[in-house]
Amino acid sequence: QTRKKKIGLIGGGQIGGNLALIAVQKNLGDVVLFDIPAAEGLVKGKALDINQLSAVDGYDCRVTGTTDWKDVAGSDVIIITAGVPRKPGMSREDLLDINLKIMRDVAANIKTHAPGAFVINVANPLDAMVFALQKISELPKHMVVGMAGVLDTSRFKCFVAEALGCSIRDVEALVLGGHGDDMVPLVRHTTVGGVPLTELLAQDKLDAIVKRTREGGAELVGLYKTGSAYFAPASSAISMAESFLLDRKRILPAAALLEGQYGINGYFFGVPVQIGAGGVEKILTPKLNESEKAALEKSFQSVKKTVDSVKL
Ligand code: A3D
Repeated sequence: QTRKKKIGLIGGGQIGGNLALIAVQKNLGDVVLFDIPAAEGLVKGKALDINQLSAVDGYDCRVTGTTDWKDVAGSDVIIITAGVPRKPGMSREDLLDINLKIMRDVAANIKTHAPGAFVINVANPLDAMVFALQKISELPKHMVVGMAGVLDTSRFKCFVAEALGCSIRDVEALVLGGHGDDMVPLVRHTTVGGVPLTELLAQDKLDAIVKRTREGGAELVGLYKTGSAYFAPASSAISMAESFLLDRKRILPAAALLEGQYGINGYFFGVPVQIGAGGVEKILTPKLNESEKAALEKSFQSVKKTVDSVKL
């Protein structure tokens, strides 16, 4: 006897609302959309709106909008988007103080109400927030991850497909490292329909794509002006939740707790992981050349600086 899965979404803002919609459209499970009392109307409204859309398209999962943590209890998966997004001119690190305060509250409530959940954090600064989440919630390390790599990789794939005029489905790529301006798109490992990307695009084009990927978040903030990206971040987090719920065992880049891999110990950092019913089931360590190692080390030093400033 299988029961419907339960998906707890903490934060019902731009990403939260899209997470709820995509989860229902993919029939992943019933959704609880949680936010603070000041946003009660927002989450109740989004829930009602999506439930009415389900009549049109025939979806079987339901959304509940709530401000009560008790409704989140028993969630199989939790996705956290509670937090403030960037405005033009801000770095992700500028969000640390305000979002850490929110994360303290959220992580403590997850510990109390849903300690068995697989928890995906999306709030920024990503690598520091997922670190705080795991320390405060004390959830097992394999049940806590940060979403950033899937989104950064999707941006890279998008720009590659645009440059080549080819289907985005045929671009296989991987972006490693922290969710910041020195993230590491692995150009040398990228293939298009099995053909190495380095054989298809000249170096200056590749460099431009890497730069645009690294600044991909800021490009969206500059366009939206009032906040940051939300459609692609929502889809990216859902792909991770889906791999857990359906035991897909997909290999996805995500911020996972490293314990010696890549020479890093005790920090969450973006690396390829296998996500299945057991949560983070494996951490993969592809062979890197010297310049890739140096780029990854630079990205790690940025993450470390922010994480080390976190007072729990
Ligand atoms: P937004 O639309 O402002 O939604 C955030 C929601 O969080 C609001 O509805 C708030 O009321 C709610 N909230 C605040 N405090 C709490 C709390 N204690 N408990 C529950 N809910 C609370 O933002 P958004 O959805 O656009 O972005 C959310 C976060 O994701 C931000 O921190 C962004 O920086 C981050 N983000 C990360 C990525 C990554 O790739 C990692 C991409 C895009 C955005």
